[in-house]
Amino acid sequence: MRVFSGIQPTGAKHFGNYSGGFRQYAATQERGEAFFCVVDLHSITVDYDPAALREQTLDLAAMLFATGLDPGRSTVFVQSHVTAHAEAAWLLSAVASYGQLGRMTQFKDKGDGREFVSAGLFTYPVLMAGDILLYQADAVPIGDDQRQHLELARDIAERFNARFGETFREPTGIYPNVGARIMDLQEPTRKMSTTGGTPQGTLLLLDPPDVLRKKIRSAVTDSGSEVRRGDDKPGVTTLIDIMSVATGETPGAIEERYASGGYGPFKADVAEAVVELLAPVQARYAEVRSDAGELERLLAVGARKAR
Ligand code: AQP
Repeated sequence: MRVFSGIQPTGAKHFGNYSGGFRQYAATQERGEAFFCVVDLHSITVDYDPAALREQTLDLAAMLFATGLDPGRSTVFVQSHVTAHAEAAWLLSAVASYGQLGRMTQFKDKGDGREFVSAGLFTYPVLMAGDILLYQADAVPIGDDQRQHLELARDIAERFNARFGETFREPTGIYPNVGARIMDLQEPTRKMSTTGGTPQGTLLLLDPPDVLRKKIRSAVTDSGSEVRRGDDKPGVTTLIDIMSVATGETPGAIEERYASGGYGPFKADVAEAVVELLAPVQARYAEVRSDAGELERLLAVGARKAR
């Protein structure tokens, strides 16, 4: 099985990215031939500083290794190092539907309220389709917010194949059973996000333990004191999902354990579970990130393999 996924080097990565992205990458690399890409060409569709983007590219590569990618097993590389990605985006744009691109909710969300909306922000999902199709990926581990983009990639593959003969495999998304869409802790009806969330409601993977504890302690909970999931309890549902991702326990087992204990002790335990999960990640990150030369070498090897 071929596996492919990409992640943007924009801003600091958060627990939602861990849940839908990093942890799934580490798990799927065991299941086939895996390619993971730092998609820097996607990050230039909004305002950016070139020098900062170069640093963030190395930050993200370090986080990919710190969360479990094995460079001996997975091909880890930077999108702009493999020029076929940009070429594929142009060629595939000829079989991408303008109308369908206009219906992408992420384009609407990210474009909304901006003074300058780049054409790249609009055509971004075609580049993403190219990323995936170039590698003949069967499986694409992603979070729920990328579902619509993956559908578009499948449609592009299908249209291309119908027009020119069987060329591309149609990829399938791999979504986590729990935590496919982690919500913001302060506004639990919105997804936890780099650009769209609240700073207090976003758990960053590199937040120090006390900051993580404080953010979880002040998470919005809902009326009543019952620890259970439900549409009427988006805040508590988010905390249960986070604990489930951090510990591997099922949401049901967590609900049972905390059913009548109230929010206080529950939140304290969620915080400790997150701190325990992230402490070794943060330590590995510091170690890997301190050797930029080695990171660049690994990425060069990855780019060669990807090409
Ligand atoms: N809240 C989330 N819950 C679960 N998975 C999520 N992902 C993102 N947010 C959540 C998944 O993380 C992977 C990498 O995403 P990305 O950083 O490349 O871009 P994104 O999806 O656009 O993430 P953000 O943080 O929401 O960035 P902005 O604010 O710039 O849009 C993807 O697999 C994604 O599904």
